[in-house]
Amino acid sequence: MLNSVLIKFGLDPAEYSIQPFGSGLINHTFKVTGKSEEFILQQINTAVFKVPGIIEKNITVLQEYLNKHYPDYSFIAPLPTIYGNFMIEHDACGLFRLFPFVKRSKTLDAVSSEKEAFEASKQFGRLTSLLKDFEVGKLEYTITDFHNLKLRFGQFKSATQSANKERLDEANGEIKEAYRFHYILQTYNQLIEGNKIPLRVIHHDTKISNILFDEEENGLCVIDLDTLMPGYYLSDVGDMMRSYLSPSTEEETDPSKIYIRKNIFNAICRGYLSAMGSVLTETELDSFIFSGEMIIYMQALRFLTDFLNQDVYYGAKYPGQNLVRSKNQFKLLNEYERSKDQLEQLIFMAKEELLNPDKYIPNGKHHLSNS
Ligand code: GN1
Ligand code: MG
Repeated sequence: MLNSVLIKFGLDPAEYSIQPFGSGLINHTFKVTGKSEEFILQQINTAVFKVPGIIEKNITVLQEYLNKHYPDYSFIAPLPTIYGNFMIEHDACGLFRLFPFVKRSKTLDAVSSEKEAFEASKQFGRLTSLLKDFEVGKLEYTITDFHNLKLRFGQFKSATQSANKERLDEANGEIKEAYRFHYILQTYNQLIEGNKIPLRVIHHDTKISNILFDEEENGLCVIDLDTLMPGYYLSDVGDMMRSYLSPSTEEETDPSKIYIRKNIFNAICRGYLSAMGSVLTETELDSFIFSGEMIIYMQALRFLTDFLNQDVYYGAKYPGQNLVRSKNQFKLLNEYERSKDQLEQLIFMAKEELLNPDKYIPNGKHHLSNS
């Protein structure tokens, strides 16, 4: 079936092999390998991206802007079909896009060094910083209210009202946690409803697998641009905190393996600030730590909500997987809160370095314990 999709992109299926690629939860991704060329083929989940044309529109205007102002910036936009558009609908298999595969690039599944975290953070910061003067109102929302914590909390509450008794009982501990951390939503409301921080062009999915690296672990560029839309920088920094700080992933079932690596926190701060330090407002800078609280809490709520809703959004490979993920994220949030004082010190140091650039050491080597 995928063969007929390749034909629509002008590729002869006899000359290419197709393999599943990456570990995204929402879209399905494949690597298309030929004798001399490689591509990434992606099937868009139209239950999530309800108006996929918006993705294309956003990417097109941003590509035009970047080509004009920063022609050397590597922006991985989709390739045209034989009809000249950038998506193709296949009756049986859904909607597809094809991307060039960047030669000699690689992706990582987990952060294992400060350098990786620094490079990734710098790349995400760089994209938002290059677009700082782009009129954000020209973009549309590819998913409405995607990182709206207030709405996510509301969805969680409704799920507790409609869930069956068995799932409610099973999730009792996490439901309590969700209410215990409710203060995070109050801070969010003060910041967002008070219009205290500006909308910017934000990636919204800053996991490490969305960065292309070269062989020496230098960051090359950002990929997976489906949620590139207006948002708050809190989303990008927060999702890095969520997905880089612990050595284990959101699938980890052993809570003792979930903890905060302070040196990685330091690398995220320094990497992001190296690109965005002079762009962020004072209020934004002051909410650096909050970004992690907001996004870890939101993801814990989203997994919990999905568990209560019978896994309709994320799906589950085994019964209870979304509850496991939610437990994992609440454990991470507890660890994060426990480390907050130390994290405050680190961000203070990173800001000091920003103000005294001569003392700035890229990929800074602070020796920090992780306990
Ligand atoms: C989803 O599909 P993937 O893995 O790129 C989700 C993110 C979550 C992530 C958690 C559109 O991203 O918001 O952080 O799962 N994307 C969407 O793994 O819901
Ligand atoms: Mg994604």
